[in-house]
Amino acid sequence: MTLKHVFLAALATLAAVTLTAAGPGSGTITGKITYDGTPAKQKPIDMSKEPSCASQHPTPITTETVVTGPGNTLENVVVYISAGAPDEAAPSAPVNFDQKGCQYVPHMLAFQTNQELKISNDDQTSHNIHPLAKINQEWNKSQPPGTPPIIAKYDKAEMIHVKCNIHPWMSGTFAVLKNSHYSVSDKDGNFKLPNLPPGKYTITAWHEPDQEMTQDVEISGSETKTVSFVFKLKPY
Ligand SMILES: [Cu+2]
Repeated sequence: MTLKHVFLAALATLAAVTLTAAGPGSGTITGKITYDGTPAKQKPIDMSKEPSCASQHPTPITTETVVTGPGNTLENVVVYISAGAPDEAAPSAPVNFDQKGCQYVPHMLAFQTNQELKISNDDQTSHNIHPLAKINQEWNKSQPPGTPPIIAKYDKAEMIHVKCNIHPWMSGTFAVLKNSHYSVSDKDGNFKLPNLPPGKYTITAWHEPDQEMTQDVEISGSETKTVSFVFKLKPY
């Protein structure tokens, strides 16, 4: 091999590395979730039977089935690509779900199929976590204070309601998804799906207990497309 050949081989390697780095694509879908109608009034939570938790909440707390912000924005909506993107292997990093002050943090947790889910109890009381899976295997586990995290995985995509068998007010959702293109709307209703390769996508926005909306979006290059969803809410 001559020096020139070595140089050309090195260039080819560099090109391959650059291509790999550009892999995920550079299109973005972003937008805002808002609502029309009347959201369900959130109920105050009485934690007086669990003083170690009650003392962690200096201001009164309520249920979180509908969390809204100024300008009719809606938090905790999971937005994901439901068609047009290939299924992906789970990332190696786990996702964390905490029981803190007898509440689930976060209330809505999105992650991928077969991704490690690490459930921690930060409280001075026992919890019994019970994800009400219907497609995946259902289970419930007790977790006394000071015990190690519970490690779990789900191998099928599903929206799973999570409850505690000890504290009836504890409620959350696991959104188990098939690829990494997902986002949970923040307190201003914003979501963002970056790193999209060109393609035709269906995006789904899902809000508990079972309300969903879809839109088709095409990405042709490195553009940002803005999409909004307006959920019709009624008190229940
Ligand atoms: Cu509990």
